[in-house]
Amino acid sequence: MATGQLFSRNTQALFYNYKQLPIQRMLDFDFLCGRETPSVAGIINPGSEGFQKLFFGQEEIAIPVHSTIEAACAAHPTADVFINFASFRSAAASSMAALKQPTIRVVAIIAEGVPESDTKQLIGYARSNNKVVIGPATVGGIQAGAFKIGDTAGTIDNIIQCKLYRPGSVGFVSKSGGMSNELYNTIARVTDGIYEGIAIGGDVFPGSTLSDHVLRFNNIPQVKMMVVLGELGGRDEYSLVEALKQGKVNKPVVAWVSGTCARLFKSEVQFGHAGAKSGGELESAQAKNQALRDAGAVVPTSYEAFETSIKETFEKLVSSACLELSKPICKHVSLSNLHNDQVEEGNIPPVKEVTPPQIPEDLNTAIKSGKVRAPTHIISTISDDRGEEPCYAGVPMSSIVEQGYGVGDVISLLWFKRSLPRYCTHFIEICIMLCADHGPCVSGAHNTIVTARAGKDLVSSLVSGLLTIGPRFGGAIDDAARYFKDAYDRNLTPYEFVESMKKKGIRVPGIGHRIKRGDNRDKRVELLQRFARTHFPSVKYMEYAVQVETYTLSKANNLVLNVDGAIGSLFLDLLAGSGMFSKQEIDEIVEIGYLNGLFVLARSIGLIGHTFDQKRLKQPLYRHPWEDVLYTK
Ligand code: Q5B
Repeated sequence: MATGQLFSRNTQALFYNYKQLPIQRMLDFDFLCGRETPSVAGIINPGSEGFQKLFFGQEEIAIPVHSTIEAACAAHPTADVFINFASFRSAAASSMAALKQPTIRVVAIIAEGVPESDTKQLIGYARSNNKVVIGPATVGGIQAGAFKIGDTAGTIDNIIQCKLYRPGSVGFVSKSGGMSNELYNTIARVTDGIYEGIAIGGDVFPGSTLSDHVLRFNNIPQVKMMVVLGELGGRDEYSLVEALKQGKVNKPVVAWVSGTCARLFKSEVQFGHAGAKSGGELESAQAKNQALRDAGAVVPTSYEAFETSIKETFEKLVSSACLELSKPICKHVSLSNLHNDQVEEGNIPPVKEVTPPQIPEDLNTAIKSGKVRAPTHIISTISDDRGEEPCYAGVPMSSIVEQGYGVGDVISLLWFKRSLPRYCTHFIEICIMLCADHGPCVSGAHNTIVTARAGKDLVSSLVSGLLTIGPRFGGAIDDAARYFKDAYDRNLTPYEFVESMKKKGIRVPGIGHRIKRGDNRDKRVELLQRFARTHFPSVKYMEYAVQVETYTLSKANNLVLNVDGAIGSLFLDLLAGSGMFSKQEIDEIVEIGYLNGLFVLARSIGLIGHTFDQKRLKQPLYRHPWEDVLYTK
């Protein structure tokens, strides 16, 4: 493993898999430390590219998103830390891919459950290429005041409490990420704080070991003492014992191996981590604590006494008197064999305390806690998906399904915000069914067919057909309702109505058809009228429309009441006769123009069908024949 500093205030990382919270926590930490550049240079989100907006202090920044590790490394050649938030299934492959990138120096693997054989390969590759792996199954690590991996040290409040926004003098390494939070706090209370903290992870084969990091800390001048938290299981602590015995560590080490309680159990117990089970006496917490003690580490008698041991060791380092006396701090380490720089300093210079800047609170958090209020930008009254199940106009999905609601009921909830009587919703469903299609030759279907044959997708083909719906084709329902209502409510005779329209040069909406005639009536109109005459309490608007038709038919045989006119007039009867709408509401519905929606919705069914039909038939690009065009000047 490489020796010395792993990180600095300029270290930048690539973050694998987009995880908003840990990335934001890294950026908040950067801001707290007064870093000038964000510690996350880029995000790798397999299969997608672009930018992710995140906060750097109060400002929003756009962090580039890359679809591959290779692309990210090429785009950010100075980012040398790879923080891997992949699942245990893909963590090994992505970590290996990252290690193979020449720009990547450190890989932190967060996932738990990475197969041990894969981890061994990663370790082998990293060792032979002088790279560092932290994890798997780790929260990561932190260099106080400089760089933080993902969720290490938890919330900003905790980081501030543990003074991790500025460097102290203690190098800390533990197996457990959870316990590292605890120790950051303890160390902050009884020393001048953390210089660097690493959680190596609780797997049987960690990418880097406790002793790897202790030996590295030993080479960092700013680190004056080390705190180690091991745990039962495995032999990692014995490498540290060897290093201590061989005098490779010349700074005080305060250590504790947790899991002494394992002896209270009759059989072998697997603790939280994969590696935390005592295989035999040698791997027990007691044996490892004793071995560390014998090798010269300061080892307390219990976890409770750990804090005092850390405190005393630190205070000895600070005390000049102690330095003068060159009093041994632990068996194999006396201050006289500390690094020259330390001996010359004579003590740990007091850390200059700084007040970290305040991280602006996220709006959502502030709103939740009731500290601020913010105006909304959208108002919605028809549906709500925030609860346990979505609701349409207050009716939960489960009721819609369990009580046998149909499409007509759903339309009545979402368009009219109320449950209409069954005959009304049945009428709506009949409208939808009757208007779903009218063959391939009508404007909408023609456009859709041409578009589909031009190789366009479903939505384009559908939309190109829908765009033809308007005053002449299918979109005359609203105007039919407006004009019929106005004429009927003003007691105009059909003659007065039609002639007044003619004077204004307006065709009567809902009247006339390209192929339907007085002697070849539109069956759909007949069906709608029959239903309404049977079920509606009143059909006064429809009867008026029929009288208008009688008059227009006397003028020309094609001026029949068409499907738009039938729906327009009958919907007026539905609104007025159901007793569910006030006069004002009816006027509003007619004025806003709800009713073309019925044709749009219905015809979408047919247009989608035409798209599929053309695609299924593998129809080639449509070209209109020259013979069918009149070329003239
Ligand atoms: N004349 C529908 O016209 C059509 C008149 C009129 C007074 C009228 C025309 C019209 C109003 C809009 C309307 C919905 C363009 C139709 C639909 C869905 C569909 C479609 C499908 C489906 C047809 C001949 C003579 C002229 C005109 C006069 C025509 N309409 N006078 N009021 N409403 N209607 N649209 O056949 O004296 O010779 O100059 O605009 O309700 O779209 O199946 O195809 O499900 O897909 O082209 O059913 O009626 O007649 O333009 O040659 O006019 O009649 O002024 O008089 P045509 P034109 P003049 S349902």
